[in-house]
Amino acid sequence: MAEEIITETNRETATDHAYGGAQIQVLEGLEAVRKRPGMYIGSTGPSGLHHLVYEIVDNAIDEALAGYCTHIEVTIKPGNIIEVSDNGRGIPVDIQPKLGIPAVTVVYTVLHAGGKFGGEDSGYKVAGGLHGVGASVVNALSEWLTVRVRRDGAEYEQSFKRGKPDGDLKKIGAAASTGTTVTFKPDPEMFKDTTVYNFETLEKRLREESFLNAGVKITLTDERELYTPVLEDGQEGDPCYRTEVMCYEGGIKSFVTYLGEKRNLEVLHPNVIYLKGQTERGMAEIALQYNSSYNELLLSFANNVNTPDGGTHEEGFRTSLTRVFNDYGRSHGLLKDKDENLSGADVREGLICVISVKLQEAEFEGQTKAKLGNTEIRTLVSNMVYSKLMEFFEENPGVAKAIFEKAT
Ligand code: 28F
Repeated sequence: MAEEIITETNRETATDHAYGGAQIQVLEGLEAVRKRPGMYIGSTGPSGLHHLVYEIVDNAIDEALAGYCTHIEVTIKPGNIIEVSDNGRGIPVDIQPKLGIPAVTVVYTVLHAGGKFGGEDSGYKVAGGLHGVGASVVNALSEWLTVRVRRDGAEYEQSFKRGKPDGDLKKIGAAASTGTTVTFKPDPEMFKDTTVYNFETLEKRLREESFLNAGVKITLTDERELYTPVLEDGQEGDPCYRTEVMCYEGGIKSFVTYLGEKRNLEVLHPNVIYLKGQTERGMAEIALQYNSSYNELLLSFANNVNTPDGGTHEEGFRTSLTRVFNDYGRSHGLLKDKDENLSGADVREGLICVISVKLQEAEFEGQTKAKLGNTEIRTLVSNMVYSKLMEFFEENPGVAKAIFEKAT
């Protein structure tokens, strides 16, 4: 079949100025990223290398959050080549009037292009990872990258070398389904320490993503080597690739169950407690469950980005958790007049908790940007936890009693 070059005719309609402008913007962007990669992906060590995958997956997650994508497949191919594929609508291929090049080319070459940075009318309600620097950064840091789009019954393809187009977007055939597939090889000139991917590192973050985005199916497959499974009867099975399928309809409730089961913990109440609140400033979801251990395990996220150093969402939660225990305890005779108030540490013993907040403009603080700074979120979470957890205890006195006996 003859290859159809779809940009050629359209390009004539774009002014020379617009096209020249796009070219300059692309080259300047590329140069900036390759000059200071750390500014865009944190580091060029293993963390930055893995970050490339999360950036591409985040775009597919955004498409899932928009309601059009249910399955994301991530494959580590021989040579540590990464392929990410989704069954969304496919990145638009029509010519962007402003730059005179296809939208998909803009997404992969212009710094900060795409829905994430498109503001309120970008078509996406909740911005993805605020660390999201986008597909163009991954492209700039790849020795080569190919994007394939299935859309309107056709399949399109464009390839890049170190971020520069290696030819125009081409129609390469027919397509029965829709979606986007991106294949890339991280540039060893940029990732000088290592270009080797770690399965467990990718698995941990992708599982988090699947918990934080309830119902989205993410599969991770390692095609670098075959292994021979040992079956239940001790016989060897057929050689296969290591693969993990991650899909949780229960969202962060499933996350809490998973964390407890992984540690073999004995729960104090069978059902995970789930609290949710929303204001015009943002939304917060919290899942928690108590177990018979004395350890506290609290994970927090803002716009699906982990905040290991906590921040305002955690502060709001901790303050109100302590207040609920003391107020409920006093009013229901679980704390006597002579008893002292329970401390924060008392009420967090044996707690597993996942906090997830989504907000318009998250501010990440500190050296490693691992702490949420938005003050309005403290109030949102604090008010929500106080009213919703109090209500839960009122309606489930048996659960309240079981947890109280442990805290006192
Ligand atoms: C393997 C990685 O990147 N998937 C994506 C879409 C879908 C749309 C989109 C993406 C429109 C013009 C910015 C489709 N139809 N997977 C992905 N799927 N981006 S990324 O739009 C991006 C904006 O430029 C999409 C209608 N609207 C949006």
